[in-house]
Amino acid sequence: MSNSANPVDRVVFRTCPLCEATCGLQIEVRDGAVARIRGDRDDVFSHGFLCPKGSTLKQLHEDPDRLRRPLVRTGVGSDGEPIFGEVSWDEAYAVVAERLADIRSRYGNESIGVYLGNPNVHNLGAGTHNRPFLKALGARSMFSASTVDQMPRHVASGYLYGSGGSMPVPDLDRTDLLVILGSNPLVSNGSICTAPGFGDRMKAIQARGGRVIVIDPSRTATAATADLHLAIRPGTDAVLLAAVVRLLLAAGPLPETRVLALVDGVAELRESVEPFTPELAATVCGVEAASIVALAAEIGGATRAAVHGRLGTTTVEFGTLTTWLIDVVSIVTGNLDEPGGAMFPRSATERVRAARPGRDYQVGRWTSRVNGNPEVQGELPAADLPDEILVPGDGQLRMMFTVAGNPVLSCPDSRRMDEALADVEAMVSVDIYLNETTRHADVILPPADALEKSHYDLAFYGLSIRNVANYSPPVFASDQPAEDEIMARLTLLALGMDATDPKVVDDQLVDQLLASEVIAPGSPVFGRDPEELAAMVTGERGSDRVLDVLVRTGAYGDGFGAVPDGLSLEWLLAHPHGCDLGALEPRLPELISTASGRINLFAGPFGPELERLALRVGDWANDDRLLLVGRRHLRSNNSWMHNLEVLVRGRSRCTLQVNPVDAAKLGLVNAGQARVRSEVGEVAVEVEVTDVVMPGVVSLPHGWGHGVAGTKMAVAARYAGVNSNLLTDPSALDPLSGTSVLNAIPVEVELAHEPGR
Ligand SMILES: Nc1nc2c(c(=O)[nH]1)N[C@H]1C(S)=C(S)[C@@H](COP(=O)(O)OP(=O)(O)OC[C@H]3O[C@@H](n4cnc5c(=O)[nH]c(N)nc54)[C@H](O)[C@@H]3O)O[C@H]1N2
Ligand SMILES: Nc1nc2c(c(=O)[nH]1)N[C@H]1C(S)=C(S)[C@@H](COP(=O)(O)OP(=O)(O)OC[C@H]3O[C@@H](n4cnc5c(=O)[nH]c(N)nc54)[C@H](O)[C@@H]3O)O[C@H]1N2
Ligand code: SF4
Ligand SMILES: [Mo]
Repeated sequence: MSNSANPVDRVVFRTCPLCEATCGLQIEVRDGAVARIRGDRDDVFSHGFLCPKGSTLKQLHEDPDRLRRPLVRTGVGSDGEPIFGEVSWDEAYAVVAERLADIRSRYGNESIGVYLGNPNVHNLGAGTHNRPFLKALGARSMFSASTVDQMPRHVASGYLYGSGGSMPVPDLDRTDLLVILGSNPLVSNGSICTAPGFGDRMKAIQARGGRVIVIDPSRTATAATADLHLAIRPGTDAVLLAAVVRLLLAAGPLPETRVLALVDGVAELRESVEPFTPELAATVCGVEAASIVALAAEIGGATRAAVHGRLGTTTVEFGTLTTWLIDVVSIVTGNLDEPGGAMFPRSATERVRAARPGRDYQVGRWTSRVNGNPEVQGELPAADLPDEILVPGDGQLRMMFTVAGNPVLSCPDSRRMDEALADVEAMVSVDIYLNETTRHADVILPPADALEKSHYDLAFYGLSIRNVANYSPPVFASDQPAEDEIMARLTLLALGMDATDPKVVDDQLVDQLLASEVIAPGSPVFGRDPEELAAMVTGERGSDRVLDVLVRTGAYGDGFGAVPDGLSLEWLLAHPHGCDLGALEPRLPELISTASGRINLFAGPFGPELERLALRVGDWANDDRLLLVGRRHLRSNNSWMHNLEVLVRGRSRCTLQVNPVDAAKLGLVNAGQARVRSEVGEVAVEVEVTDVVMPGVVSLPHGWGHGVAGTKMAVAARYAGVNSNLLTDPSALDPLSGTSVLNAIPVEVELAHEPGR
């Protein structure tokens, strides 16, 4: 179709929605198709940076396996797997309504659960329209990828600052010392630190005479470019950090900083970290005591230091404690809320409110039915989902909604997750593929693809190292609805209403938002007439209209005319390369929303948790089992981009990395097969002997294990790999956040003679 002699029809700019980096894309369209995707050099934030995934939005758009019409289960094949048929949208919603009514009448609302996957936070329509659906459903069984990811960050923030949403990010562009624990941003492109071109920003730190230190069991690409790599035994960062805090406190009186004047609990801190000497830490961390002393001295001595922990520090047994300790290091060194340290972004959709007394953070308002784990941020641990479905009793889950999630590959004990989703009596999935998870659905509702919907990073501009706003309209029209419309219709169905007009939900969302703004002191539209404001709202789609309200009443908004030159959707539409709202600025005490208005280091159960850690150190000191960790690849995105040949082709990446010392002991050879066994499962996988991983540690990526019967992802099936979550133990959780232990899993590894055996 595309003829290179033809000039391009148009060039459009939009933000890549695939990861947290929010890169600007320049997309050339010819004959109604994508001709080329490049980095947008004029993007105010990414300045042309692009990773290999950004340009594959073309292939994703054109992927013949991507679902174009709703699927409804019509029967079961000879292999026991469901058979699906394409139906119209109206027919699909009718089946949803019928299944929902049936389940509700037989088992009640508490029998319905929801799992929200990672792409929800990269999706404007989901960001604006999931909430009304969850409310309409009245279901308390909410699960998401957060409890296999960053939940410890929310909980630590909740206790410290009063809100799970107040998350400090490393001020990369101004720091002199960047310390990264458990993150590989050269591959992941950064997480809870939105910074397109992370590698260049790291180089800039070094070029201005600063240093980068990486603490990771693996000598990752990031570690390899750092000035110092400390290889740490997985799961033990809390011990290392407690020792660092102890050293910092022992080094002399704390600086009299603005932030420390707001902090309570320093005396208790001194006492609680007392047991954690560098010598003790060295016995379990695999890092020498002298290196820990030097690390503390370097952090304490740096003019501006930013300590950043991510996945390898959150998906471990002491994830919340580790995250808390990272902030404690920032606080006691005077680096929290200061340029070059760890700072709080102010996004364009943040609410503006006059100072008022806050409330202390709470978890455990309800618990999971079977395992009794506390609710955190309104969610239950994803690891509890199989039990909630499979264990009989009052409140047993009988119907599931999954939205942009693939728990069968992404969550612990996949074998049982698979069994559980096969066991529910009804399931609805909002997803673009028929994959390992959605094959269990009765109805799959496939939204428009990334190029066919509007985009704005509601989540990531709140985690960004500069304050930025950038809106992208759809590149192509589509006869598939985006998530806002799908969730609006599901909301109406859940309310038992006629679902033909999703605008009813859009209007209600806009009206509710405006109603809350006009009565909120401090809001730029405080005291205004909500009807007058509603008439001024612009936007073609439901989520656009909600965004317009959020931006106009937000921190940089036009206040519906009150603030000249303020932001609005219209303004953003006129600025396709985005709006740079400046470097991060100090935000304390204004941001603190605890009841006391102060930061109490021990508002959460961190004292007892430190005692529990001290006890675990005893177990760990004598534990020389192999520990499994995960890793990511630049040309991959969790479980769902493996159907794009351009990304997956080449040698298998789903290999077990084993250090040569361990390989020799175990008789494993490069490219041979190994059997990996944990408490809950086993896999057979190709071995990659490499000293990238430290001795005693093996590494296997997640998101593989494709080619399951009943799925429709032809390319992924050819590059199937094995599912690392067959090995993760669902009972292994960070108790403070309900987050699964996905790193530091004890495993046995032995030679296997045949693939798959
Ligand atoms: N062992 C181990 N397990 C892990 C991890 C690990 O490091 N190790 N990482 C964890 C982390 S950090 C995360 S975030 C989770 C991810 O866990 P999940 O969110 O459950 O899984 P994903 O692989 O992101 O799957 C995304 C799903 O969304 C669908 N999708 C993609 N784009 C869209 C869209 O635009 N709209 C809709 N409606 N659907 C879409 C895809 O087809 C796929 O089904 O995995 C976790 N699991
Ligand atoms: N290319 C690509 N980019 C992605 C994704 C992807 O799948 N592919 N996924 C996206 C998602 S959903 C997320 S959440 C982010 C995650 O982004 P990151 O947080 O950067 O996650 P990873 O790249 O998995 O890096 C985690 C690192 O932790 C190390 N580690 C494991 N255990 C420990 C430990 O106990 N202590 C320490 N100090 N380190 C440990 C691992 O060796 C690994 O190098 O990436 C996002 N970006
Ligand atoms: S780094 Fe992330 S946002 Fe940037 S192009 Fe790659 S996938 Fe897209
Ligand atoms: Mo994630």
